[in-house]
Amino acid sequence: MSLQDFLSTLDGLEEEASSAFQNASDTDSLEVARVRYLGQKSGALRDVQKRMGSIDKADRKAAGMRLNQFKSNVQGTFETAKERLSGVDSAGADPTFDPSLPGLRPTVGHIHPVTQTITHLMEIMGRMGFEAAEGPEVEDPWHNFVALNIPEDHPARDPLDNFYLATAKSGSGDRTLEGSQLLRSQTSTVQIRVMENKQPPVRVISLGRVYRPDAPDATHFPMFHQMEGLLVDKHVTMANLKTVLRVFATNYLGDDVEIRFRPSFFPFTEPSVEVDFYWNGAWIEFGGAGMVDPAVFEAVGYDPEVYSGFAFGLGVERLCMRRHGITDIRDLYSGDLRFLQQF
Ligand code: FA5
Repeated sequence: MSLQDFLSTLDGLEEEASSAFQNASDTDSLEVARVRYLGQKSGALRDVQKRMGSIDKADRKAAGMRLNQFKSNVQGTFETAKERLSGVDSAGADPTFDPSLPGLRPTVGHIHPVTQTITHLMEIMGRMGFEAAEGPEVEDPWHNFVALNIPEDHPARDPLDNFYLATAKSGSGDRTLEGSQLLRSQTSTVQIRVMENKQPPVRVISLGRVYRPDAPDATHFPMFHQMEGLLVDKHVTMANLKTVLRVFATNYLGDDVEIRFRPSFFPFTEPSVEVDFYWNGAWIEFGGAGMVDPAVFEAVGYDPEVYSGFAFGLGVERLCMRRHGITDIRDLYSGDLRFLQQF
């Protein structure tokens, strides 16, 4: 056999074997093709190898080289087909994986509307020079009541109106641990913590969770957030309080917001007011405010003859609801994605 014939036989065979392997639709037909082309006993490769003997000695080297190349090419095509049909492709995916299908878009979460509100409120108050302050959610009676001028026998300390912790009792005489600890019922606790640690002037806001055993309804939830504001300096007046709250309200809700103060009572402010905003044809209470009571200044060691100040505490959920037209506070904590994804 001439070298030329040998080479062209191999070319044809390589093409034939490769396409047989590539077109095999399952492992059985691939095995049939393997036996036909690469089989040791009767395969086409074996026949070709036998013919090597009839080639001129001088051409045998070239024929041998081509034969080796043929073997490795055809073996390679076979291995690829085998991997494909066993479902293990080069990406290691299972046979049900179709890399040509369009991918699934990852779901991007939303920042909770209350968290968005907190960020917004901090930004507005920050522009008015208020710094953020924090306090613990598990409080002692000193910070939640006593220093805020709420004495032992005050109804606000009733166990039915507070979440007292069953485990925390102390007879140590340490005023911060008198009686039971509780989940704070108002962020006014932070006023005390700030004033205990800093001399005037003070200008802080504190945004955080508070807890009350209130029955849930459209405007009440047992866990909610408050924004506490405190400003202490010389010559602070009620006019400053009104201005700050008005500027805040117009920034947060828009120029057309209507705001109203109603006379009220809080043990830690004198005089005290209830702050209402007009919403959906009605006045809704958004918080309380007033001039810091001298008894509070005395509890933290400020001289009430020198300093005066105002404080306010607004319900964050109600602010959030007012801005977004949410009519039921329970929607905010339902965990319903259809609701949350709107924000
Ligand atoms: C207070 O908590 C006072 N600490 C506010 C204050 C601070 C007055 C500083 C003076 C000086 P009040 O209990 O009214 O006040 O609550 C304030 C606001 O929290 C309410 O107006 C309301 O917007 C919101 N709030 C009260 N209870 C709930 C509740 N269960 N669910 C949702 N929001 C509530």
